Amino acid sequence: MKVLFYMTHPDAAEWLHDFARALPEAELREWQPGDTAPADFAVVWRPPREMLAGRDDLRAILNLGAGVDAILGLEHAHPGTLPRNAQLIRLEDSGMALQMAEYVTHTVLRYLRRFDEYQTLQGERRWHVLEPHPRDTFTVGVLGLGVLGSHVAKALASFGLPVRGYSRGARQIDGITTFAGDTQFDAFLDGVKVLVNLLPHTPDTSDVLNTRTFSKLARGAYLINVARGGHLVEQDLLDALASGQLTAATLDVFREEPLPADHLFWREPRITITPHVSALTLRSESVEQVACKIKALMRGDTVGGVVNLERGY
Ligand code: NDP
Ligand code: OXD
Repeated sequence: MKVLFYMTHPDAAEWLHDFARALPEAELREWQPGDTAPADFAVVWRPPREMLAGRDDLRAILNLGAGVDAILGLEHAHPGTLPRNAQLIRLEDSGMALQMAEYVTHTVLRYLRRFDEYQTLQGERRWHVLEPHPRDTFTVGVLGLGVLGSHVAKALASFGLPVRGYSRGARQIDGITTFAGDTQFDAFLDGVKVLVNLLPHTPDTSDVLNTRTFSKLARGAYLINVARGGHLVEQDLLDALASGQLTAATLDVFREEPLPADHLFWREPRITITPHVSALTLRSESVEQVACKIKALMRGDTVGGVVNLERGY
């Protein structure tokens, strides 16, 4: 079995080393420009088009991340890039759900307990007690109830917060009020105090965080975007903060990453910025999951995390 590997990461050599240990039977090689030699599997993160184009020998492409938007973006820009018969398989959790729950609950609790405002008061050396937000109306709405969104929603509900979730197909999760499909989108948004985005980035979800969406939330709501920058219409966020429709936002993902030094978001104190770290791809968990899937595929078994190319996730 021949396995191609590609990732631009400072620790790429360590990843390759760990894959070699987890797949001792594989002929594993790091893809270099010009390498068109046969391969059965490609293990990749953000590969260049040349790596995949014309590789009709590939059985599967295993993406070293949960989101496959970068790979599908190659196909969208250059139809025919993805090998005809290869399955596209993504990471499922592999340690990301817990990290995402930590990041989102931390942020929601920061807003609930008004720590963002206490930070400002500290800068002004002011000792001032703020009225707490009432918990029973501090409704959190989670967009996307997949592997990550469902875990996040349950973690938030454990703090006694009212939690809603939104997905494409109907879902039932104990303690979460669920909504599904376009026809229930407005009912899901209605009066939400904190909107958390954990949707995949697809043509259907692009730009979903926009003026119309914000207008349905409770006045003075909060936004947490941990999915993709392409979900957010940036000017609409700045306008919503300026009008008071939104109080603050925490953003982990951006249309352009790294976020350019002259971007307006850096200068907006109500926006908290982190550099795409809400759920890091953990090496040992990810190598183990991908190696297990390759072995299962070699045995002819089916595996989880196969992307539906029509839906785009
Ligand atoms: P999943 O595929 O497991 O879940 C996706 C969820 O979104 C599902 O509930 C799905 O509905 C819902 N959904 C998709 N399209 C629509 C739509 N058009 N309308 C309504 N609901 C929709 O993905 P994960 O939970 O594993 O990951 C989610 C995203 O998080 C990734 O795609 C990635 O972009 C991002 N991410 C960000 C990271 C970071 O560090 N910032 C790290 C990891 C992931 P249904 O259940 O009906 O299918
Ligand atoms: C992912 C990511 O999609 O890290 O896994 O963003």
